[in-house]
Amino acid sequence: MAVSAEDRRYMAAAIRLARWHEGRTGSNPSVATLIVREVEGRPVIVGRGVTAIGGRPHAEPQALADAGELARGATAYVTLEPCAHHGRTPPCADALVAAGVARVVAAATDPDDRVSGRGYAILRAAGIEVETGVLAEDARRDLAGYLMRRTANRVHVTLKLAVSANGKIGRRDGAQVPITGEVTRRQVHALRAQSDVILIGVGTAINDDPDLTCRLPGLAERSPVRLVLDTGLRLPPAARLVAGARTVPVWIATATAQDHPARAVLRDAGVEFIASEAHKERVALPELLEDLAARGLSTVLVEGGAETARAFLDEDMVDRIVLFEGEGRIEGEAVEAPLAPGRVPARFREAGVMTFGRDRMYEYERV
Ligand code: AOF
Ligand code: ZN
Repeated sequence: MAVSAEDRRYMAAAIRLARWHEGRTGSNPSVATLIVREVEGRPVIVGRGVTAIGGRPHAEPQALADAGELARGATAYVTLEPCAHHGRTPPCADALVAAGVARVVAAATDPDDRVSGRGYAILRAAGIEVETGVLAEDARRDLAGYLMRRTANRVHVTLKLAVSANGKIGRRDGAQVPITGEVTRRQVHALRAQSDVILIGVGTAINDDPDLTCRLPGLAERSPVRLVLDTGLRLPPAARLVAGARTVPVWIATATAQDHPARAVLRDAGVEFIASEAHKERVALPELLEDLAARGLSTVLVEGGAETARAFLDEDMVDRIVLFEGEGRIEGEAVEAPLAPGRVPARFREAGVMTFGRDRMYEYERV
C-alpha cells in the first residue's frame, strides 16, 4: 500500500505530539507514536505515546499499552525508527511485532549505530508492512539536535539575535536599550526551554548581568545549563549567574590554567569548568561543541553578544538563526549587528517569518 494523505495527516499529528517533551527527555530524543485502526468503518486513534520525561519508557510501548488488544492489525505512526537494541528497555521494534501491528509508517531513520535500519528490518522480517520517510523533513527539523549529535558528534547550534529596525544590537556605551517587546520575551523563554544549553560570551555576562533562566509558567523546571564563554576568566563572582549556580547549573568554558586563582572562588559558588584542560589562547569552539555532545547534550542556544555571535558565524558553527527585529531604531553611537534581515550569509536559507507583538521573527537554516 502506498503512502496516503491520511498517513501524512497522522504523521503530522505524531510530530506535534513529540514536541510535548522536547528538551525534557535527557539525551534521548522526544519521539511519538500513534496507533490508528478502523473502528466501525472509520479510522480512530486508539493509542498514543511520547517518550517519557527523562527519556524512558520510549514512545512505542506506551502507545501499545494505551491501545491494548486494539493494536492487533492496526497501523503505528512513529516519528523515529523504532529501536532495535536492548538498552534500558527492550527493543520497540519487538514490542510492535508482539502486539500484532500490521503496518508501521515512520518519518526519520535513527542514526544510532544500534538501530539504523535494524528496527525496520525486524518489522519487515515479521511480515509487517513498513513505509519510511513520511514527513521526514519535518520530523528531522525537530530532531535536529539529536541527529547532529549522533551523526556529527557535536551539538546543534541556534543563534538568537535581536536587532533594531536599523540593524543595531545596542549602544556603544553598553547602556541597555529595549529592542523587542514582551511577546518576544516570552518566545525567547520558550526557545530557552527547548534548548539543553544557553551560551553567552563573558562580555554580555558582565555588561547585562543576565539570569538566563526560563521563567514561563510550567516551564520553570526546564531551565537549561547556562554556559559562559570566558577565555580569560573575567566573570565576576558577584554576577547573578554565579549566585544561582546551585539552583540551575552554570558552566564556564575557559582557556585559563587549572590553578588560575579565580577558579577556586567560582568553583566554591557551584560553577563547573569545562572544555580546555590545558592553557590555550582561546576556547576552541569545535572542541567545545563536541565536548557538550559527549556529555549527552544536543542543543545550544547562543544568546550573545555580538562578538560571540560573530565567532560562531566566522567558524561556521551556526546551524539555525532566530532573528528578532524590533520596530524601534537605535541612533547615535550604536553597535552594528553581525546579521540583519537581508544581511544573512548565503549558506542560510529563510525557513519562516512570524510576527510577535510588534516584532518580526525571521528563522534561517543552514542549507
Ligand atoms: C524509540 N522510541 O521513544 C525513543 C528512541 O538509552 P536507551 O536504551 O533509552 O536508548 C536510547 C536510544 O533510543 C536513542 O539513542 C535512540 O536511538 C532511541 N530513541 N527509540 O524506539 C523512543 N526516544
Ligand atoms: Zn525504543
